[in-house]
Amino acid sequence: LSGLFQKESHIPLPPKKDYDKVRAAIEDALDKDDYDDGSYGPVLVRLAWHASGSYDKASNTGGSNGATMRFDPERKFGANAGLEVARDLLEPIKKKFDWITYADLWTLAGAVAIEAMGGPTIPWRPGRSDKLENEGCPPDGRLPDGDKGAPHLRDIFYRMGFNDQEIVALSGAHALGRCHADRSGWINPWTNAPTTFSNAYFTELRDNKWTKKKWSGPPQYEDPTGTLMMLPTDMVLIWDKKFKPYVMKYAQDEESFFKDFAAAFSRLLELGVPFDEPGKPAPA
Ligand code: ZEM
Repeated sequence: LSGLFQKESHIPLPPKKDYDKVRAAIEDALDKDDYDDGSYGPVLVRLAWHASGSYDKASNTGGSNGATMRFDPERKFGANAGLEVARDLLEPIKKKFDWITYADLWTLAGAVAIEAMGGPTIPWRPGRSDKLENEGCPPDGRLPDGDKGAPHLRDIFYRMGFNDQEIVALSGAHALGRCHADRSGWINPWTNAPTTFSNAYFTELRDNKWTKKKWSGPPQYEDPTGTLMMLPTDMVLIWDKKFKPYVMKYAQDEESFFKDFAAAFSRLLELGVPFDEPGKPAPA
Protein backbone atom coordinates (compact mmCIF):
# COMPACT_ATOMS: atom_id res chain seq x y z
CA LEU A 1 0.00 0.00 0.00
CA SER A 2 2.79 2.40 0.83
CA GLY A 3 4.25 1.71 -2.65
CA LEU A 4 1.00 2.86 -4.17
CA PHE A 5 1.23 6.17 -2.34
CA GLN A 6 4.81 6.56 -3.44
CA LYS A 7 3.77 6.16 -7.04
CA GLU A 8 1.07 8.76 -6.64
CA SER A 9 3.57 11.22 -5.23
CA HIS A 10 5.17 11.39 -8.69
CA ILE A 11 2.05 12.97 -10.12
CA PRO A 12 2.86 16.69 -10.24
CA LEU A 13 0.66 18.66 -7.90
CA PRO A 14 -1.04 21.77 -9.21
CA PRO A 15 0.87 24.86 -8.01
CA LYS A 16 -0.26 26.27 -4.70
CA LYS A 17 -1.62 29.69 -5.47
CA ASP A 18 0.08 31.65 -2.74
CA TYR A 19 -0.94 35.25 -3.36
CA ASP A 20 0.93 36.41 -0.27
CA LYS A 21 4.18 35.33 -1.94
CA VAL A 22 3.24 37.36 -5.02
CA ARG A 23 2.42 40.34 -2.80
CA ALA A 24 5.84 40.06 -1.17
CA ALA A 25 7.57 39.91 -4.56
CA ILE A 26 5.72 43.04 -5.71
CA GLU A 27 6.68 44.88 -2.51
CA ASP A 28 10.31 43.89 -3.07
CA ALA A 29 10.25 45.35 -6.57
CA LEU A 30 8.76 48.74 -5.60
CA ASP A 31 11.68 50.81 -4.40
CA LYS A 32 14.50 51.89 -6.65
CA ASP A 33 16.61 54.97 -5.89
CA ASP A 34 17.27 55.99 -9.46
CA TYR A 35 13.72 55.70 -10.77
CA ASP A 36 11.56 58.84 -10.60
CA ASP A 37 10.91 59.71 -6.94
CA GLY A 38 12.35 56.39 -5.75
CA SER A 39 9.37 54.10 -6.24
CA TYR A 40 7.60 52.21 -9.00
CA GLY A 41 4.46 52.31 -6.86
CA PRO A 42 2.79 55.19 -8.71
CA VAL A 43 3.26 53.73 -12.19
CA LEU A 44 1.93 50.36 -10.96
CA VAL A 45 -1.19 52.13 -9.69
CA ARG A 46 -1.56 53.79 -13.09
CA LEU A 47 -1.23 50.42 -14.85
CA ALA A 48 -3.98 48.90 -12.70
CA TRP A 49 -6.18 51.94 -13.39
CA HIS A 50 -5.65 51.99 -17.16
CA ALA A 51 -6.15 48.23 -17.43
CA SER A 52 -9.48 48.60 -15.59
CA GLY A 53 -10.70 52.02 -16.75
CA SER A 54 -11.45 50.81 -20.29
CA TYR A 55 -14.66 49.29 -18.93
CA ASP A 56 -18.01 50.08 -20.53
CA LYS A 57 -20.98 49.11 -18.41
CA ALA A 58 -23.55 49.20 -21.23
CA SER A 59 -21.75 46.64 -23.40
CA ASN A 60 -19.90 44.93 -20.51
CA THR A 61 -16.65 45.23 -22.49
CA GLY A 62 -13.16 46.32 -21.47
CA GLY A 63 -11.92 46.29 -17.90
CA SER A 64 -9.08 44.49 -16.19
CA ASN A 65 -10.22 41.00 -17.21
CA GLY A 66 -8.16 39.88 -20.20
CA ALA A 67 -5.04 42.04 -19.65
CA THR A 68 -5.39 43.11 -23.27
CA MET A 69 -2.89 45.96 -22.84
CA ARG A 70 -0.21 43.34 -23.63
CA PHE A 71 -1.33 43.58 -27.25
CA ASP A 72 -1.57 46.01 -30.12
CA PRO A 73 -3.32 48.31 -30.53
CA GLU A 74 -4.04 48.89 -26.81
CA ARG A 75 -0.43 48.99 -25.68
CA LYS A 76 0.19 51.74 -28.24
CA PHE A 77 -2.77 53.93 -27.23
CA GLY A 78 -1.50 57.41 -26.36
CA ALA A 79 -3.12 57.19 -22.92
CA ASN A 80 -1.01 54.12 -22.12
CA ALA A 81 2.37 55.68 -22.97
CA GLY A 82 4.94 54.75 -20.34
CA LEU A 83 3.03 51.83 -18.90
CA GLU A 84 5.50 49.37 -20.44
CA VAL A 85 7.70 50.40 -17.49
CA ALA A 86 5.16 48.89 -15.10
CA ARG A 87 4.45 45.83 -17.24
CA ASP A 88 8.18 45.12 -17.66
CA LEU A 89 8.74 45.46 -13.91
CA LEU A 90 6.13 42.76 -13.27
CA GLU A 91 7.38 40.36 -15.95
CA PRO A 92 9.93 38.52 -13.74
CA ILE A 93 7.23 38.13 -11.09
CA LYS A 94 4.86 36.66 -13.68
CA LYS A 95 7.66 34.25 -14.72
CA LYS A 96 8.30 33.18 -11.14
CA PHE A 97 4.62 32.72 -10.27
CA ASP A 98 3.51 31.46 -13.65
CA TRP A 99 0.13 30.31 -12.33
CA ILE A 100 -1.10 33.89 -11.78
CA THR A 101 -2.78 35.62 -14.71
CA TYR A 102 -1.47 38.96 -15.98
CA ALA A 103 -4.90 40.43 -15.29
CA ASP A 104 -4.77 39.37 -11.64
CA LEU A 105 -1.11 40.36 -11.30
CA TRP A 106 -1.55 43.89 -12.69
CA THR A 107 -4.52 44.65 -10.47
CA LEU A 108 -2.91 43.06 -7.40
CA ALA A 109 0.22 45.15 -8.02
CA GLY A 110 -1.88 48.32 -7.96
CA ALA A 111 -3.49 47.30 -4.68
CA VAL A 112 -0.20 46.26 -3.09
CA ALA A 113 1.44 49.53 -4.21
CA ILE A 114 -1.30 51.64 -2.61
CA GLU A 115 -0.95 49.72 0.64
CA ALA A 116 2.89 49.83 0.62
CA MET A 117 2.84 53.61 0.10
CA GLY A 118 0.77 54.08 3.25
CA GLY A 119 -2.73 53.89 1.79
CA PRO A 120 -5.77 51.94 2.90
CA THR A 121 -6.19 48.19 2.50
CA ILE A 122 -7.64 47.57 -0.95
CA PRO A 123 -10.03 44.61 -1.03
CA TRP A 124 -8.74 42.40 -3.86
CA ARG A 125 -9.62 38.91 -5.00
CA PRO A 126 -8.32 36.77 -7.87
CA GLY A 127 -10.43 35.47 -10.71
CA ARG A 128 -9.39 37.34 -13.86
CA SER A 129 -8.28 35.43 -16.92
CA ASP A 130 -6.00 36.47 -19.77
CA LYS A 131 -7.37 36.90 -23.27
CA LEU A 132 -5.51 35.75 -26.34
CA GLU A 133 -4.13 38.25 -28.83
CA ASN A 134 -6.85 37.54 -31.39
CA GLU A 135 -9.64 38.06 -28.85
CA GLY A 136 -9.49 41.83 -29.24
CA CYS A 137 -8.78 45.00 -27.26
CA PRO A 138 -11.25 47.66 -26.13
CA PRO A 139 -11.43 50.66 -28.48
CA ASP A 140 -9.16 53.68 -27.96
CA GLY A 141 -10.61 56.74 -26.23
CA ARG A 142 -12.14 55.13 -23.16
CA LEU A 143 -9.73 56.74 -20.66
CA PRO A 144 -10.07 60.38 -19.60
CA ASP A 145 -8.25 63.17 -21.38
CA GLY A 146 -6.60 65.57 -18.93
CA ASP A 147 -7.24 68.73 -20.89
CA LYS A 148 -11.03 68.43 -20.92
CA GLY A 149 -13.83 69.63 -18.63
CA ALA A 150 -16.46 68.30 -16.22
CA PRO A 151 -18.82 66.90 -18.90
CA HIS A 152 -15.99 64.74 -20.25
CA LEU A 153 -15.05 63.46 -16.80
CA ARG A 154 -18.68 62.52 -16.18
CA ASP A 155 -19.05 60.87 -19.61
CA ILE A 156 -16.00 58.71 -18.99
CA PHE A 157 -16.64 57.70 -15.38
CA TYR A 158 -20.42 57.33 -15.60
CA ARG A 159 -19.76 54.95 -18.51
CA MET A 160 -17.83 52.74 -16.07
CA GLY A 161 -20.67 53.04 -13.53
CA PHE A 162 -19.16 55.56 -11.11
CA ASN A 163 -20.85 58.63 -9.58
CA ASP A 164 -19.56 62.13 -8.77
CA GLN A 165 -18.32 61.21 -5.30
CA GLU A 166 -16.38 58.25 -6.70
CA ILE A 167 -14.86 60.39 -9.46
CA VAL A 168 -13.45 62.72 -6.81
CA ALA A 169 -12.29 59.90 -4.53
CA LEU A 170 -10.53 58.06 -7.37
CA SER A 171 -8.84 61.27 -8.53
CA GLY A 172 -7.16 61.42 -5.12
CA ALA A 173 -4.70 58.85 -6.50
CA HIS A 174 -2.93 61.88 -7.97
CA ALA A 175 -1.38 62.31 -4.53
CA LEU A 176 0.99 59.80 -6.12
CA GLY A 177 3.44 60.05 -8.94
CA ARG A 178 4.06 62.66 -11.55
CA CYS A 179 3.59 63.63 -15.16
CA HIS A 180 6.39 62.80 -17.59
CA ALA A 181 7.00 65.00 -20.66
CA ASP A 182 7.89 61.94 -22.74
CA ARG A 183 4.74 60.02 -21.73
CA SER A 184 1.86 62.49 -21.60
CA GLY A 185 3.45 65.84 -22.45
CA TRP A 186 2.61 67.26 -19.02
CA ILE A 187 5.24 67.72 -16.31
CA ASN A 188 5.66 67.63 -12.52
CA PRO A 189 3.95 65.95 -9.55
CA TRP A 190 0.67 66.97 -7.91
CA THR A 191 2.03 66.86 -4.36
CA ASN A 192 5.31 67.22 -2.47
CA ALA A 193 5.23 63.59 -1.31
CA PRO A 194 4.52 61.64 -4.51
CA THR A 195 5.40 58.23 -3.05
CA THR A 196 3.10 58.56 -0.04
CA PHE A 197 -0.60 57.84 -0.36
CA SER A 198 -2.44 60.59 1.51
CA ASN A 199 -5.15 63.21 1.05
CA ALA A 200 -2.50 65.75 -0.03
CA TYR A 201 -4.01 66.04 -3.51
CA PHE A 202 -7.15 67.49 -1.95
CA THR A 203 -5.36 69.81 0.48
CA GLU A 204 -3.24 71.11 -2.42
CA LEU A 205 -6.35 71.69 -4.54
CA ARG A 206 -8.08 73.46 -1.64
CA ASP A 207 -5.20 75.49 -0.19
CA ASN A 208 -2.68 76.25 -2.91
CA LYS A 209 -2.94 79.04 -5.44
CA TRP A 210 -3.23 77.59 -8.94
CA THR A 211 -2.54 79.58 -12.06
CA LYS A 212 -2.25 78.60 -15.67
CA LYS A 213 1.33 77.73 -16.58
CA LYS A 214 2.82 79.86 -19.34
CA TRP A 215 4.59 77.47 -21.63
CA SER A 216 4.30 75.84 -25.01
CA GLY A 217 3.29 72.45 -23.57
CA PRO A 218 -0.25 71.18 -23.02
CA PRO A 219 -2.43 73.29 -20.68
CA GLN A 220 -1.67 72.77 -17.00
CA TYR A 221 -1.85 74.72 -13.75
CA GLU A 222 1.01 75.41 -11.36
CA ASP A 223 1.45 76.52 -7.76
CA PRO A 224 3.42 79.72 -6.95
CA THR A 225 6.69 77.74 -6.73
CA GLY A 226 6.10 76.23 -10.17
CA THR A 227 7.03 72.78 -8.87
CA LEU A 228 3.55 71.29 -8.44
CA MET A 229 0.93 70.81 -11.10
CA MET A 230 -2.76 70.22 -11.73
CA LEU A 231 -4.34 69.04 -14.97
CA PRO A 232 -7.42 70.87 -16.25
CA THR A 233 -9.42 67.77 -15.18
CA ASP A 234 -8.01 68.16 -11.65
CA MET A 235 -9.01 71.85 -11.48
CA VAL A 236 -12.52 70.89 -12.58
CA LEU A 237 -12.97 69.19 -9.21
CA ILE A 238 -12.89 72.55 -7.40
CA TRP A 239 -14.63 74.49 -10.18
CA ASP A 240 -17.64 72.20 -10.47
CA LYS A 241 -20.19 72.82 -7.72
CA LYS A 242 -21.12 69.14 -7.43
CA PHE A 243 -17.53 67.87 -7.27
CA LYS A 244 -16.20 70.57 -4.93
CA PRO A 245 -17.93 69.45 -1.70
CA TYR A 246 -16.15 66.10 -1.95
CA VAL A 247 -12.79 67.81 -2.43
CA MET A 248 -13.45 69.85 0.71
CA LYS A 249 -14.56 66.78 2.63
CA TYR A 250 -11.53 64.68 1.68
CA ALA A 251 -9.15 67.59 2.32
CA GLN A 252 -10.52 67.88 5.82
CA ASP A 253 -11.00 64.22 6.63
CA GLU A 254 -8.33 61.80 5.40
CA GLU A 255 -10.05 58.84 6.99
CA SER A 256 -13.18 59.31 4.89
CA PHE A 257 -10.98 59.65 1.79
CA PHE A 258 -9.16 56.40 2.57
CA LYS A 259 -12.44 54.57 3.12
CA ASP A 260 -14.09 55.90 -0.04
CA PHE A 261 -10.96 55.44 -2.15
CA ALA A 262 -10.52 51.82 -1.07
CA ALA A 263 -14.13 51.02 -1.96
CA ALA A 264 -14.02 52.76 -5.35
CA PHE A 265 -10.57 51.49 -6.36
CA SER A 266 -11.46 47.94 -5.41
CA ARG A 267 -14.61 48.17 -7.51
CA LEU A 268 -12.66 49.69 -10.41
CA LEU A 269 -10.32 46.69 -10.43
CA GLU A 270 -13.31 44.33 -10.59
CA LEU A 271 -15.33 46.01 -13.35
CA GLY A 272 -16.40 43.41 -15.91
CA VAL A 273 -14.71 40.52 -14.12
CA PRO A 274 -16.87 37.38 -14.18
CA PHE A 275 -16.13 36.01 -10.73
CA ASP A 276 -17.22 32.45 -9.95
CA GLU A 277 -19.71 33.71 -7.42
CA PRO A 278 -21.41 36.73 -8.97
CA GLY A 279 -22.61 39.28 -6.49
CA LYS A 280 -20.33 38.10 -3.75
CA PRO A 281 -18.42 41.17 -2.63
CA ALA A 282 -14.64 41.10 -2.43
CA PRO A 283 -13.43 40.07 1.02
CA ALA A 284 -12.63 43.14 3.10
ZN1 ZEM B 1 -4.03 59.64 -13.59
N1 ZEM B 1 -2.75 60.60 -14.87
N2 ZEM B 1 -5.62 60.49 -14.55
N3 ZEM B 1 -5.29 58.63 -12.40
N4 ZEM B 1 -2.45 58.82 -12.69
C1 ZEM B 1 -1.39 60.57 -14.81
C2 ZEM B 1 -0.61 59.94 -13.84
C3 ZEM B 1 -1.11 59.14 -12.85
C4 ZEM B 1 -5.58 61.37 -15.61
C5 ZEM B 1 -4.45 61.67 -16.39
O1 ZEM B 1 -4.61 62.21 -17.61
C6 ZEM B 1 -3.12 61.38 -15.94
C7 ZEM B 1 -6.66 58.68 -12.40
C8 ZEM B 1 -7.42 59.59 -13.11
C9 ZEM B 1 -6.92 60.42 -14.11
C10 ZEM B 1 -2.51 57.95 -11.62
C11 ZEM B 1 -3.66 57.31 -11.12
C12 ZEM B 1 -4.94 57.64 -11.51
C13 ZEM B 1 -0.85 61.34 -15.86
C14 ZEM B 1 0.64 61.54 -16.14
C15 ZEM B 1 -1.92 61.85 -16.56
C16 ZEM B 1 -1.79 62.76 -17.77
C17 ZEM B 1 1.14 60.39 -17.01
C18 ZEM B 1 2.63 60.54 -17.26
O2 ZEM B 1 3.01 61.52 -17.92
O3 ZEM B 1 3.40 59.69 -16.77
C19 ZEM B 1 -6.91 61.90 -15.84
C20 ZEM B 1 -7.32 62.88 -16.88
C21 ZEM B 1 -7.72 61.32 -14.90
C22 ZEM B 1 -9.17 61.63 -14.74
C23 ZEM B 1 -9.72 61.82 -13.55
C24 ZEM B 1 -7.20 57.66 -11.54
C25 ZEM B 1 -8.68 57.39 -11.35
C26 ZEM B 1 -6.12 57.00 -10.99
C27 ZEM B 1 -6.08 55.85 -10.04
C28 ZEM B 1 -7.07 55.54 -9.20
C29 ZEM B 1 -1.19 57.76 -11.08
C30 ZEM B 1 -0.83 56.94 -9.85
C31 ZEM B 1 -0.32 58.52 -11.86
C32 ZEM B 1 1.20 58.69 -11.69
C33 ZEM B 1 1.94 57.74 -12.59
C34 ZEM B 1 3.44 57.87 -12.50
O4 ZEM B 1 4.09 57.23 -13.34
O5 ZEM B 1 3.97 58.57 -11.64
